[in-house]
Amino acid sequence: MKVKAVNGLVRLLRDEGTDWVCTFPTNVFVNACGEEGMPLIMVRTERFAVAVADAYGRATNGKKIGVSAVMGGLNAAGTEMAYGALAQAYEDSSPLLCLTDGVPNGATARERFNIEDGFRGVTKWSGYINQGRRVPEFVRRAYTQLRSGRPSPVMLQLPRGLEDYETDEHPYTPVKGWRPAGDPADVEKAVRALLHARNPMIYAGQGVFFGDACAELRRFAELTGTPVLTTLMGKSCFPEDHPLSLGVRDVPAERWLKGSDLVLAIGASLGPTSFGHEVPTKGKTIIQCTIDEQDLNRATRTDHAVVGDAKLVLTQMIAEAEKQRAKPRAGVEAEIAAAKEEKMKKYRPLMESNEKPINPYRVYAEIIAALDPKNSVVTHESGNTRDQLTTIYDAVAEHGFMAWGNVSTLGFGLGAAMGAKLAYPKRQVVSVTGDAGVSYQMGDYEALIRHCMGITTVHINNGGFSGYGPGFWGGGHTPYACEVTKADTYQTAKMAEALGMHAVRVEDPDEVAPALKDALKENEKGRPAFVEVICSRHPVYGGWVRPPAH
Ligand SMILES: Cc1ncc(C[n+]2csc(CCOP(=O)(O)OP(=O)(O)O)c2C)c(N)n1
Ligand SMILES: [Mg+2]
Repeated sequence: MKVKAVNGLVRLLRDEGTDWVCTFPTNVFVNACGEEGMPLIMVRTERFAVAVADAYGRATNGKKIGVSAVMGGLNAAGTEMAYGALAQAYEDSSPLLCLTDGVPNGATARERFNIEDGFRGVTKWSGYINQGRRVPEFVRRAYTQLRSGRPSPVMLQLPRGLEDYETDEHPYTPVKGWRPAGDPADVEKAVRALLHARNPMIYAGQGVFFGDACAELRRFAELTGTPVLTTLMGKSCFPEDHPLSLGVRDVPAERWLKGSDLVLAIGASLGPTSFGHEVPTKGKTIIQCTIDEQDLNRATRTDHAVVGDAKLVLTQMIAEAEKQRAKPRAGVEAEIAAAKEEKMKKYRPLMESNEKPINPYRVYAEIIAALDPKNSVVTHESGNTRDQLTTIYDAVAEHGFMAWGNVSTLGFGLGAAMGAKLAYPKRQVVSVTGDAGVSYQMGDYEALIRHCMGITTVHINNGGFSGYGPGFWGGGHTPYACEVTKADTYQTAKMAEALGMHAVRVEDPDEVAPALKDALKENEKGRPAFVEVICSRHPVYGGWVRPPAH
């Protein structure tokens, strides 16, 4: 059967399991989606279109690949605006497909901005489809990249005016994706080292999600009685109410990072980031299990490695640990419980605070109390909401908390929330943002309303950028770059209400809980809600372990 090139592409996307294409607002793909019955999610900025696709891939462990489409060709405004979102997905190793119009065949190499050159640094692979009949070849290649190896964004350009192609002559089979298992000798050595260590720990990252290996991680940790710390992006890959959980940061995490004699990293790059620990190596054995050999000996010395997919490697490790007659380590759970209590002694009073303006920890405590822990997703923004929530929020369900940001791009929280809601329509979804994040998000709230996204946004309104207070960046820097309009003038709940969201402003700590309850009730009807909370600046949270300065 003859098919238009772009329509053929949309059909192949459907074969690959695409549920929708997230776009703003027009490009060659939009018409084809309409003609082929592919649902479109039209949002209000390209950056958000890509972020939603990105978050959908994260929330589904890459089983679903989010697809976004932005305006390109000779007027590549949309593509250029999407750059930041692709850069973040690339930095965070998240798979998504970004489609854009290619420069028409007759004009290639005459443009000033070249899309392929421009995006080479933030995509794993990018292709320009120059013949209709090559559509299946390019889609096959794109999904091979998306479903194998290190997850990362892929871009496809398709220009207008390509010839139709004959589908019978160019048939298509969806790409399964391929995963390597570990070298059995490396697995044997890793397990032996762990079982003979004095006080080992597991350092679990986002690769556990993309390997769909949460159950295997838990089994291995329990079988050997090994404590588990998760990275920021790995948060919720191991239940944080589990007696072996060290959480992400503060006392338990720091104590084991500093005191353990062996660190087994799984699905973690151990690369440098401002938003993660730097695993100390002195006097420790570092074992790294990763799918990408580029991670080995990159920022951290690797003493031993198992290169492979997290699920396959953990399955091998479980079998190997059983063979080596592993027994759960005694006493470790009591030590973790004591460390957790030490941490919570610092935060419990803040979570129970009756101060006005409201202490942000009180807001987080009320969010925890309002949500069904097994059936919800909470996400954060760049700034204190990230640092504080990832310190005290115990995520008990897989993706019960979506933490993000090896580079922490303000505004992504809303994309994370919408991607999560699309992946888990029945879960409660709460997105917590500060003042800077809310400005990035505002333009896309309309899309939440139109698409009936039952998401609650909580704005911690503290009239400025808490982490950027006097002296933080040096004397000459402040106060110019941390103060924003005060809450008596700047009223974001009014803005949200005017847009059509359910909205409420809260100034009294005892009003937070009822406001959240109402918001979640509105969400059940598919209406987005906005809760503005007038808070104090309280830049206190768990740190990241760093080596001593030289
Ligand atoms: C795109 C982008 N630009 C700049 C930054 C740096 N940055 C991180 S947090 C922040 C301000 C956060 O302030 P606010 O949103 O008010 O949160 P608070 O810490 O006060 O709760 C800035 C500018 C960033 N993360 N992303
Ligand atoms: Mg603020």
